[in-house]
Amino acid sequence: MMTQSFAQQQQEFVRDGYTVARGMFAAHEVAAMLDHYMQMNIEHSHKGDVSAITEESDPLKRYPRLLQMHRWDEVSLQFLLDERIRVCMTEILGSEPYAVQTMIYYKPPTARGQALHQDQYYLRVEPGTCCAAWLALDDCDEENGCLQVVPGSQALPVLCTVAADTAQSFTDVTVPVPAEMNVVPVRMRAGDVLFFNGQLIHGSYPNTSSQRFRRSLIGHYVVGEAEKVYKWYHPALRFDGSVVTLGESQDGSECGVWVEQDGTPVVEMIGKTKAVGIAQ
Ligand SMILES: O=C(O)CCC(=O)C(=O)O
Repeated sequence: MMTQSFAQQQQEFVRDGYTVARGMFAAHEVAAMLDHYMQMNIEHSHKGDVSAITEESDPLKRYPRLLQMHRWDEVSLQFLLDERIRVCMTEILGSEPYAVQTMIYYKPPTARGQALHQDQYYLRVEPGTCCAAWLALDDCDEENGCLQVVPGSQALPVLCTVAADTAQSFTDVTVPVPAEMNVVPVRMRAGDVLFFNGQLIHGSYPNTSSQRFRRSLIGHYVVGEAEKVYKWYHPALRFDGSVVTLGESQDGSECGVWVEQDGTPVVEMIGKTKAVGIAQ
């Protein structure tokens, strides 16, 4: 059951960079998606992202995340263009966004998480940014590696990345977070949708449970005023499924690093991001 008004959600989204729409998807819809995506894992795991998987024993080898399924799977396309998501995002963003990506994370027991990052580092939307709709297909909390976010970090520019701890993360880059900013868990029930700004620092820690999966289905969108997005995210779709023609943003945009000013960490734009290795 959804409990908050769109106005409250928009307020939270603007203040914190994210908001959770509780119970947006019903239990029977989540159950049908779980059946569908577990079958997809059996049939299509060879198409999954195993770029960072080096050990046979890595649980992600059997359950790699899949990307851009909506380009060949109707259930994923329907999720990406879901009317509830369209209405909620249009309310919180102020205009209707365009859809550019789907991802399914299985995150089986003991799997690594994904180091803290900003999606805009990958999508490179111009002007503006991107936004995600992250649907929990399992109840998630710290034990099974729920999403972690840094409230307020959506106000930051894209930060320059540093090496991540690949014992904890299946991706190898992260962004530094000063001690003054908090990393907080987003505990969710299956069927809840987390909407977050593309500049928001987020990621997840390993699944420490021995039995629980932490499956999530994710749609990525670009704001309605966007004119360009990185090459891997074409074609962008309107919510009626038609293609909107956007330009391609370039490799190597500016990025910021933390410096201290009067004892306070501030971001200075002194770096340049490199070409990115894989869509996120
Ligand atoms: O689900 C996760 O652990 C990370 C997901 C993520 O980074 C994203 O949706 O952009």
